[in-house]
Amino acid sequence: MALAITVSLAGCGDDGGSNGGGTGTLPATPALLEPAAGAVMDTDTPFFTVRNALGFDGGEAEYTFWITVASTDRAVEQVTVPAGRSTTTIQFPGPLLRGATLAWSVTAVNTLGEKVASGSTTFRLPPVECGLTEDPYAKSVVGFWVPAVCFANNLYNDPEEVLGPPDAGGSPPDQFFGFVSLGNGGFVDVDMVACAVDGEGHDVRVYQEVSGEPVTLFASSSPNGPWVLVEYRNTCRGRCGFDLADAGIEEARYFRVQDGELFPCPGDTVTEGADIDAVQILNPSE
Ligand SMILES: [Ca+2]
Ligand SMILES: [Ca+2]
Repeated sequence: MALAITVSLAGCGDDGGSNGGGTGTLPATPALLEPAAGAVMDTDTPFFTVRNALGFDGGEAEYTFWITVASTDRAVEQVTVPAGRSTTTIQFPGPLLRGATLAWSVTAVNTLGEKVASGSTTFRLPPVECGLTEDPYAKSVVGFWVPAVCFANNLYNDPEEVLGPPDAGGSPPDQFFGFVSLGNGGFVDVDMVACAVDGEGHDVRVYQEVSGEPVTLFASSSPNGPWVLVEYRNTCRGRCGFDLADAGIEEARYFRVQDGELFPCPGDTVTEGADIDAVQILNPSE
């Protein structure tokens, strides 16, 4: 162990490219093996393999695998595992993101607390599965969460009110209709069936009732995520637009609409949090 550490430090300090000897073939920094640069995968759950760095081999280190949207560096997934022998391989349990060029990289930390990082390279998953419909509004709810204390206090708790064209109206405080109140940081996930694409300007519109309240939007190619941030706390006064270019996503079918008001419950209203009426695709795929 002492010998390996000495070799590692000499290797890192003297030259960044080749190994310092001792254990043979390990490089000074982790080398990305698979997926190769520019690869187009035929699966949503590819294996990722890295050649371990010298001094960061099995029993010596942990590796964190990072997946981001390549053009924006927005987080998609990450996982930390113990180093394997010479190489470290992982597979994320769920799908990664379709509809964007992704980047992957690793960082490793050894038992001394030293850190090394790989470079970064890009890959893609298969195309997004988009349904054939010209209806631009949300079709079904695939996820919903509101903090219990907000849910208990709010009057408007039916997530299906976000489906279809905007239809909210009524009068305060208890005669409203047509929206769901998300409480403090709550969210509703919707399947548009059709896909929104990154075209000119805004690509997705959210209808938000009652007053101007911030809304945060995430996008995905799968009903269970991963959810990638499009815009954080966009103030929504009746309606507001979101641009997939902000996320670096070219195409998305699922959206998570999250309260961005972030006001602790119970507040002094029965419509605490953003009040979501509808979600609309502005730029549909062909
Ligand atoms: Ca756009
Ligand atoms: Ca509605």
